[in-house]
Parts: sequence; structure tokens; C-alpha cells
Amino acid sequence: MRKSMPGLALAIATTLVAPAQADIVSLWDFNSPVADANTSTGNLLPALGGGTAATLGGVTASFSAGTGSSDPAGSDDSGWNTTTYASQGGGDKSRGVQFNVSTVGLKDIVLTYDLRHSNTSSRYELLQYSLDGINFTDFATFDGDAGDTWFNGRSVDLSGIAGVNDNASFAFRVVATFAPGTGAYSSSNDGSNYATNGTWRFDMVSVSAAPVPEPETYALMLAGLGVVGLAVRRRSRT
Ligand SMILES: [Ca+2]
Ligand SMILES: [Ca+2]
Repeated sequence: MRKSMPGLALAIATTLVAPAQADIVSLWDFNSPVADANTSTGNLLPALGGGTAATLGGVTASFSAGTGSSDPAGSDDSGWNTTTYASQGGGDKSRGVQFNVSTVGLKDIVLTYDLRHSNTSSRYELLQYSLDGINFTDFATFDGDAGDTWFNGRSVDLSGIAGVNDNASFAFRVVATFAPGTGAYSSSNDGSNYATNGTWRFDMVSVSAAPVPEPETYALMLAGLGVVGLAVRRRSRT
């Protein structure tokens, strides 16, 4: 009987911690903060929460229409249009975009984004994450197998990687990568050739997370364990 009590105590303590609700903590919609009826003007600051967005490895960027993304903006919807990718056969994983978002106080990180591939852009996207803002780890490859097409709701769940949580240096990248098992980029449109001036247009880049339990919650949990322990001892005496 006494052996089963720690499990029981843990179960009771667990119920004291309310299930964490995942919410969007940072969001880039790339739209002008004040709508100006011009999709070639936009904003690199997040529409919600904090963080930075930057191009990587010589990529250049501008704003163009986000029409076709999941952005609910009825008008003045911009996307972040990136180009100047690496020459065919070179610079694998070196060019794309990078977002830095502190996850201090947060866990269960999920990333989502919409991306429009042009006909001549790299068909394959690689999502990488970083725990120190310097070294990046490959996590997921996506196939953009159509040209001039939006791929909405790309999503990766990083909740299984403990180091991502509660980390001021967390960052992620989406970079162009060679076709799997080859040393060359594929074009998004089968009938086109890959070209450095192909474009990837991002929209609705979001980071969702749940709060890590506050210290008070841990205190409450430990208090709960103590109460249960006391009850066990009392019962064992009678
Ligand atoms: Ca605008
Ligand atoms: Ca937008």
C-alpha cells in the first residue's frame, strides 16, 4: 500500500497544475502598422509579441502582396518577398531567413509560417533551430512542389526539445536546401529551372507557446505533495 502512494501523490500534485494553454506569443504578418493601401510597404517588426526577422547569407528582401496567404487582413496584406538565393550547386542551407525569439518563461514551442514559392525558387525548404543563436540544427524539410503557389500552415512542433524552452537565445531559420540526396537545388515548378532570382514570400510567421509553471505553482505542487505525505503517514499509523 505505501509503495503506491508516491504515484498517487504525483497524480494529485499534477492536477494542481492547470493544463497550460498554448497561445501565439510572436507573430509577423509583414503588413504596415497603419494600412496604407500599398502592399510594397510593410513591417519587419512583429505584429504581436517580440523578436527579430532578418535575411541570411546574401538574400535580399522587399514587401509584396500577401494575397493567397492565411493572413486575414482584408487589404494592405503584405508578404516578405525574399530573393538572391545561392547559385545552382552551391551554398546549401546558407540562404533564407532567420527569426530570433526569446522563449524565456515559455515552453511547448510550435512554429508556423506560410510560404509562396515562385516557379524558379528552391523547391525544398529546411527549418533549423538554435539554442544559442549561433549553431543551428536541421529539424524538418518541406517540399514546395508547385510554382507561384502558397504553402500555408507549415508547422513544426519543438515541444520535444527541452533546450528550446525558457531560452533567451532561441532562434530558427528557413533556408533553401538541395533536393534530398543530391547536390543541386530543384525548382518549385517542374517545367522551370532553378534560378537565384527565384522568390520565397513569407507571411504569418508565428511562434506559439505555453507558459512554464511559475515558482508559486511549484510551491503549490510541493505543498500538495506534503499534504498527501502527511495523510499517508497518518493513515499508516491508524
Ligand atoms: Ca503597406
Ligand atoms: Ca501579410
